Amino acid sequence: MSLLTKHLRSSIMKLSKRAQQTQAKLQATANLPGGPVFRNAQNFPDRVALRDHISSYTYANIYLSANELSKEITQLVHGRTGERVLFMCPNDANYVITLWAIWMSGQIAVPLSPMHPKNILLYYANDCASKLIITTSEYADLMQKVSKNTHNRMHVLDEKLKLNCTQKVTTSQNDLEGGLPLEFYDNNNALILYTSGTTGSPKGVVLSHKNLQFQISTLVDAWKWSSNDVILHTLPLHHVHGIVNALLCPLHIGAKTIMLKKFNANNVWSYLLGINAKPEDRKISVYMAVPTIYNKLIEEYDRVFKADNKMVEYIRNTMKNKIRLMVSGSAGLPVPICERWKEISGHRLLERYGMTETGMTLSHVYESDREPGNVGIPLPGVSIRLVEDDENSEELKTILECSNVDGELKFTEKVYKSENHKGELLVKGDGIFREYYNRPEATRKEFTNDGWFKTGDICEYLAEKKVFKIVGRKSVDIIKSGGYKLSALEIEAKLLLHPDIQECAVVGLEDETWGQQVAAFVVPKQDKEITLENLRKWSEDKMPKYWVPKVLKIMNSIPKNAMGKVNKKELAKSFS
Ligand code: MLC
Ligand code: AMP
Repeated sequence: MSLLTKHLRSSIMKLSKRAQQTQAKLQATANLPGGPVFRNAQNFPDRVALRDHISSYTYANIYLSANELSKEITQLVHGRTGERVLFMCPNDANYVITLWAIWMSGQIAVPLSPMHPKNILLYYANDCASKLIITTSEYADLMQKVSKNTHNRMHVLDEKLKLNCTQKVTTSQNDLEGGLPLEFYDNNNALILYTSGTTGSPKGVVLSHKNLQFQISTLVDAWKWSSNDVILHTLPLHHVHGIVNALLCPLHIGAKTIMLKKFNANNVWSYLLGINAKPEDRKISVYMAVPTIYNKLIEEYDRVFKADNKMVEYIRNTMKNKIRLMVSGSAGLPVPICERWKEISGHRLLERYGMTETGMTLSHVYESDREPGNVGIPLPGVSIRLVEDDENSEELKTILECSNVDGELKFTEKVYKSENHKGELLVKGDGIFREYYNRPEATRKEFTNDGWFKTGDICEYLAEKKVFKIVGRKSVDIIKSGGYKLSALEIEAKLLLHPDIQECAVVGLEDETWGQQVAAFVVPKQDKEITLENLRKWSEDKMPKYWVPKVLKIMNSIPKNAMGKVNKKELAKSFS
């Protein structure tokens, strides 16, 4: 055997051993027991982690930039850990670099949205007593104002961080073993996400690294993620849907994320169909969205493609062949949208149910027929209970209790005899959040004495089909608009700051596009006039645009019952 042949053979053996090792690692990652997702980067350093509007970045690229930034963060917080770090980045590589860097240096990430005006950002900063703000030059002016009015240091990301990130790097495993010791991540918090409730101001939902690991590995297994997947990401990055389901899952498994700056129906169609895309960006296999987005995609389809029979066929074939999984969640998926989407794309949407406080808890089984109108069964490792109030006791009466054991529903016998199959949904599992930040009383109120989290959603067990359906919410004061959870009480509180508003009541009206839309009943002060236009203008610096009422009804007074309470269900009916 010539020297050259020997050399070639040895190289091939080395390569194939490396490929086998990588494959073994990739398979193992689905069940990785510990550590935040950045720790997995060493298993697939050269794979593309992210493509944004500028460039593509490998796992090694993102890791090394994050590691650099994490050192700066550690200095800025004087070597401490567990500090809350607010960050506002566009939907691009800067977001992932910053999130990883915050975790590498042992801090808690608090992602913020540029859709929120200054006063709300100030509230978040004060509420979680953050110490540091990280942002890009794009949002520096806005965040500077927050920094000035709070005790936050400000760090504007160096453009070079992301640019360096596009360069080819050669790494050894040691280069990608940064961060703190694993035990740190076993015991500490990772993320605070702000959410509205039925009382008071928004609360910070604290998720630990353990919570996130559970949520991610559950979804990666249940929805059969693989490192070959490519997800098109078009969701906001300050909520669990966009962060955990659509970003951390692919990052965990070594898949590729194509991230758009924001949702745009035309652009999404181009990507889904591979039109005008670079060859390497044509292979999208996963898409996740809220029902409003599917609705908007259908509208765009009707506008652009529907009349062209060839295009209709092309779209159906392309999507059926290329895409593996399309998911809907964050709000109930209307059956007509689901059916229409099937007709257009050949895909039966997988619907799942979740919450900021719990991550995903119910989901269609991946291999099932995903019948529309229900949300399947509890995900593995999640237990659920349906309960109702007990007239004779303070305790809730359990209607049924079950969990998912090896893909099958397993009921707790003693409670499954009930005839009634509808009640408030309670959940338990390792993904459930730890606490509302600095609010022990509010946290306690949301759990039963035996540790079940009360979702506030009404759920029904459909015994014949052995699946669960979300049928409504206990409180009329929670509105879900386009997947965002809004508090009617918070919007009312803001509207009452208007100098010409005497009284108001906010309700959610059923709406085809938004699921629910915000409607306001307003009593103006004497001789004052309120219009939607001037309300929208006035609201600009008071609340995010998506809180602003889309419907307005001027009243002489708001009707109340004998107890002085507004019957919002009745009030809403007066619009129809
Ligand atoms: C935008 N607008 C909304 C709105 N989104 N109004 C009400 N509700 C919304 N959700 C307003 C804008 O302010 C603007 O008002 C007008 O509609 C058009 O704005 P746009 O920016 O062009 O809209 P678009 O980009 O199409 O946004 C729609 C959307 C977006 C559906 C893409 O709302 C979105 O990304 N939603 C996803 C929310 C999400 O991720 N939720 C997950 C929460 S976690 P004007 O006045 O300028 O005309 C969770 C747990 C779980 O729920 O289970 O997942
Ligand atoms: P959030 O607080 O923003 O995390 O929103 C959580 C809420 O979204 C839940 O309490 C439900 O009301 C709603 N939700 C999420 N997924 C679904 C779904 N598939 N069907 C119905 N409601 C849903």
